[in-house]
Amino acid sequence: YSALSGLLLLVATASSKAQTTDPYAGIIPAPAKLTKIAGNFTLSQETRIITDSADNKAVVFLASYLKDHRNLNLAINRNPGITGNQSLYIRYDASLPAEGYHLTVTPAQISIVGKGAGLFYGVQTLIQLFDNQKQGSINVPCVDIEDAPRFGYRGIHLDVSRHFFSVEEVKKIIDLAAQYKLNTFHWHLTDDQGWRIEIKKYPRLTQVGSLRAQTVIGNFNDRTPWQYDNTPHGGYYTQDQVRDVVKYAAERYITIIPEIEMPGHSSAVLAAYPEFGCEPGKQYQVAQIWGVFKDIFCPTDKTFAFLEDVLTEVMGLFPSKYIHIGGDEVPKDAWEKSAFCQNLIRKLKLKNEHGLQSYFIQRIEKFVNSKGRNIIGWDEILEGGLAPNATVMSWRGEAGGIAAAKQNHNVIMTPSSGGLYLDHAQGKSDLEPLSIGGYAPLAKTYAYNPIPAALTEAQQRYILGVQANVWTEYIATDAKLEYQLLPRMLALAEVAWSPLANKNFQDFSEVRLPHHLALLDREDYNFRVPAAIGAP
Ligand code: TNX
Repeated sequence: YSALSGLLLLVATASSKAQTTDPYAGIIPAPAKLTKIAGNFTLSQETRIITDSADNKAVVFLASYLKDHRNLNLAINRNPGITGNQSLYIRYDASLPAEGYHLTVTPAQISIVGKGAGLFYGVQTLIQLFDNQKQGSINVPCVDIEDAPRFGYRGIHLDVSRHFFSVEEVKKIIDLAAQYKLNTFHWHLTDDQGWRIEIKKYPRLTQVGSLRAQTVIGNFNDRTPWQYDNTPHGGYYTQDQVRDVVKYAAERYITIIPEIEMPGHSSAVLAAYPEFGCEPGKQYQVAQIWGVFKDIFCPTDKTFAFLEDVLTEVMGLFPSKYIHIGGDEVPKDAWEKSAFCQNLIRKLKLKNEHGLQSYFIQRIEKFVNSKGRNIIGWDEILEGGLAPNATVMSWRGEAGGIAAAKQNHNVIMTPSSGGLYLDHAQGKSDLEPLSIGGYAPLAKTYAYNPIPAALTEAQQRYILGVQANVWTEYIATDAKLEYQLLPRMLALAEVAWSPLANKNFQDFSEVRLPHHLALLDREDYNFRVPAAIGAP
């Protein structure tokens, strides 16, 4: 796939065409309302940034962008009384919608009006209007843009368990998310194949649980035996690193939602602390192959005490309103065989193991709620009855999301069938790198609409937004991670942000995308060149 970089020439050509014919051609996600105005503003070393906003993030981001990318060191003036031409105003206005902004560029000035995240997104749009030069003054085409997101939840997920990714790479993904106006990073920190976050009270989680002896690579065409890489794999984030990433994301208006998987996908925990499983004396192992495993937490008081300790440390690190508790793919075999579980089912008058799963999630929810937070779970948490305040992430199609919305529960749409599983292949050519299976070409991701027709208007309001997931069974390197993300993450951004009526795949893929691929190349991202502009 890195060989595709040969196609960059093509991208660069396409992009310079787009630049010369239409200086507005670059905005992704498409804004709600854009009106072109004649002329240009010249942003130069002479331009002053004038702001009345107490919230500094937009100003800091813009100033450091101009310094790093254009070698412009602009003076920042915090006296809003000052007026004058050749200034760039960043102004607070409480009347604009959440995350919305109003950007006006005239030959005399630039103004960005909004509040909080809105100002930040106004800056992101402005940067996308910049010309392609590497330094010096910038020609900004005059324009009036009124913009606000379609959804309040715009998420990208990353599985760091199946393969570990460095803090540096995680920040690079957060940069991308911010650039394209996503506001949530769902950090899948634990799974069967590795526990990736330091927990002070339980050091074996990382000492033992973050390491596996080797990794299965795959069986390629189903005819050859499974192959292993013969290389130990490990890695975890220290609490200091987590705090640093959380702060880095917050500076970009991105909330990080940590995920701690339970009661399934917990082989790595049980390898470290077998006493939280249902089978005394069993030697659990950090999984070395992919799939769904029968090693799950046993719902004992000891296990709940452990999970509460872990969640307490996690909540101390992540200020997010939501904590993701997993809940997906829980084979019930161990519970069926366990005398303790069968007694508990009788004692609590539950119907069956589904009831026990629901009891498990509800007990955790009570704890999380007691700390002022809410849980999110994968759609399996519907089985046996939803926890009263849970938000559902609908991944096995939209059925779970629809059912949850009908029960007045909040929903995030992320169906694997909707082109939102970025571990699926983007093309059908033999040149595509090995992936888990599934087919999610750019056009499919782009076409996804998170609002199912099956819901009434009132029920539709429970759809908070949309997310794409990057599971990393077959993604072991930064280059491949970026290849799987890009450019589909840009399509996700438009799905999550732009009004439905403004979506247009041809304009997105043929006019605006080439410009962005050239930018992403300059920013050192790897990506797939989509078929629409010349890939095989
Ligand atoms: C299903 S999506 C899973 C993950 C896998 C993924 C592969 C979900 C909640 N569970 O454990 O990595 O499929 O596409």
